[in-house]
Amino acid sequence: MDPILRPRKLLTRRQLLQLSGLSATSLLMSGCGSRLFDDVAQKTFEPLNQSIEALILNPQKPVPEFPISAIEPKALLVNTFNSVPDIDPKTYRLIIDGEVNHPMQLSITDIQKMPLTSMVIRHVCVEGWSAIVQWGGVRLRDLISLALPKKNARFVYFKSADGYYESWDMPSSLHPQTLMAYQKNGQPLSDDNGAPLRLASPIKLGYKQSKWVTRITLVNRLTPAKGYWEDQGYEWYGGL
Ligand SMILES: Nc1nc2c(c(=O)[nH]1)N[C@H]1C(S)=C(S)[C@@H](COP(=O)(O)O)O[C@H]1N2
Ligand SMILES: [Mo]
Repeated sequence: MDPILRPRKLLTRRQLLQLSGLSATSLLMSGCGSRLFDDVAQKTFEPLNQSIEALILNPQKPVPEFPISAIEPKALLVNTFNSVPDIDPKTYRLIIDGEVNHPMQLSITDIQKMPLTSMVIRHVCVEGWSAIVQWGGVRLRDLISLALPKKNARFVYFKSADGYYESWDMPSSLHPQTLMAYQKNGQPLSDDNGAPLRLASPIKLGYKQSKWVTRITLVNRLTPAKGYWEDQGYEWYGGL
């Protein structure tokens, strides 16, 4: 097996409970499940961030999606501050580093072996247009989990091949509908829409959704450089 894709060390809640000798019902009956669970988690995962662990084990509520019939194939405009970068998908590697115990470099083939999530959501650009789009890709939370995030990781930086950069808060990054997408409307992502890999999420504005992502870096603090548009006055959180 590819050494990068060795089985994740993070355990599911059920495995964790099994390990600890507790059942889900005994946790529920104790009436203080979360604290008991925290105690167990603390012992089992010393190096992991408790809040990251909690977010990974208890995914946030998904945003309602649109039916396939609602897709607006022509409405997604291409928005790029620079020219479309030339990326060879064969040599492309996604780097995941920073505050992680297991830094990784993944090829597109590695990424496509991971579970595929598809969603139909609305993309909203602050320049006054929006489009209902279907995105297919891997959950960012799965990539972050594989890299074994450290206790102090609180933000995520995204570096793009065209010089674009972005930063996100950890809860939004771990949201179950925040994807690193490689498909658009059922087709492989086109170059101008961010191939081979881009962010796609129904909880953030268009400018937060970096295209041509080459590097994902977990950090404890944001630097003065927060994002390409943010550094020119756009709001950092950029929520929808
Ligand atoms: N790397 C990179 N990502 C980017 C941008 C960019 O210029 N470079 N523009 C952003 C903006 S403002 C929007 S609205 C969306 C547009 O995505 P699209 O071109 O696929 O419609 O990409 C976002 N991600
Ligand atoms: Mo945008």
